[in-house]
Amino acid sequence: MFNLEQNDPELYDVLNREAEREESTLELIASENFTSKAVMEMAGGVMTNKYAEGYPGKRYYGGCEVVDEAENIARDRLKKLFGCEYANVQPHSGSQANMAVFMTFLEPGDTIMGLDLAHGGHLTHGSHVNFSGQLYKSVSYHISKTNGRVDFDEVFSLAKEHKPKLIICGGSAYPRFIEFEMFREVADTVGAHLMSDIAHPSGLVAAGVHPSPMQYCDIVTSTTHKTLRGPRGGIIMMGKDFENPWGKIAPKSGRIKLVSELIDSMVMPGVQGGPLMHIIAAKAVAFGEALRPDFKKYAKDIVSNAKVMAEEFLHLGYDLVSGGTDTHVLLIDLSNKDITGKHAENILGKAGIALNKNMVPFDRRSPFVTSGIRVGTPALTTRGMGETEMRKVVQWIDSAISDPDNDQLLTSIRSDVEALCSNFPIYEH
Ligand code: DSN
Repeated sequence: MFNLEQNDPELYDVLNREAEREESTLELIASENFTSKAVMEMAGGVMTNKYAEGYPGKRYYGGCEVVDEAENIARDRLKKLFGCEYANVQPHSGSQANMAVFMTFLEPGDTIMGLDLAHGGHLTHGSHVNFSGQLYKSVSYHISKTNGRVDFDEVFSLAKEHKPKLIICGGSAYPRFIEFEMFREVADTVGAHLMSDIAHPSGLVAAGVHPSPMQYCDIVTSTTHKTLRGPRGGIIMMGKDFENPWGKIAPKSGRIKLVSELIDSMVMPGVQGGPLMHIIAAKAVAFGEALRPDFKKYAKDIVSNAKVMAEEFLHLGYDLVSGGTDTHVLLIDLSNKDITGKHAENILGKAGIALNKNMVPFDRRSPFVTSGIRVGTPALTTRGMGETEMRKVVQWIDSAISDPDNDQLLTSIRSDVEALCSNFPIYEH
């Protein structure tokens, strides 16, 4: 068989140019990371060929005995990593993990409550442009104007007023620890189930540098490719399995006893068909890496790098939502800097610094323009960068934002960025 270079030179070139882009630019998108070569080897391996609808030992296809081992290892490692009783490693993405949970816990038209997307939530937490806001009645809570953190006065009062069946905590641009304990109190007050979506901080949770949701939340979802540094995908976990409280019926086998059984059947066949066995096996490799002691150090370094960046940005007069960070994320309000998030993203891209425009709480601009940017440290930390580099990067960002139309300056930063990146190769060695 031909390899990619011989078979499809056009796409071989595209692949190489993406590798070159990743090596030569600074990746500050908070949801991105660089997997190990081992994870990529598994994700690009022969298991992509296998159909395995069902679960280990109960498949709809023959020849699954080897991929069964991979899925069992993935589930066992995930349970050990997060100290949980139940794990499903099949969701193709975080959105599909969330969809399977909603379809398990809710009926169409039921009320859900999540953090407003414009305040740092996620599309699948009730946005009107997503299934979560279209199939369910969505109520959004917000960030407090005074401290930039979740406004629990509002959360309590909205919960009492709307009696949501499911409360969702977590988001995609929340720089602080997720307040699992507080959310549990709200959920208990109104008899709601509590779901946390830890897609962003899951690597930090696994390493013990962010509180764990397991004892507080009924159900936990995540992606595997952000701070957890695995292949692109989703997972569902429960600290403790519990009895199906809705009396839901399985189409063939009669009443289902446990919520775990409902979730399994909602992931497949409810939401998905054939699992991506190459990705499940690559998740297992990543979970194995995250169980090693050096991953704890990596997670600590992610957070200390973010804190250094926060300190440097504050020193340069930037307005950080919530005044800083506990995690890998900084959300920067550029309203006092005379530049939009969109413009900042564009000019920083020219300087070789990749980050994303982001709405800030109470933003008056649209999501296509925004008043803010989101900055994250997982990818730079994977490259081995530390305090000195973090300060340098913030200074480059500041120089570019302070003189955004100076193309010569952007070009000069770009060459400094390339020089720095060449000292911290990702895959070359
Ligand atoms: N798109 C992801 C992020 O950037 O945070 C969330 O799904």
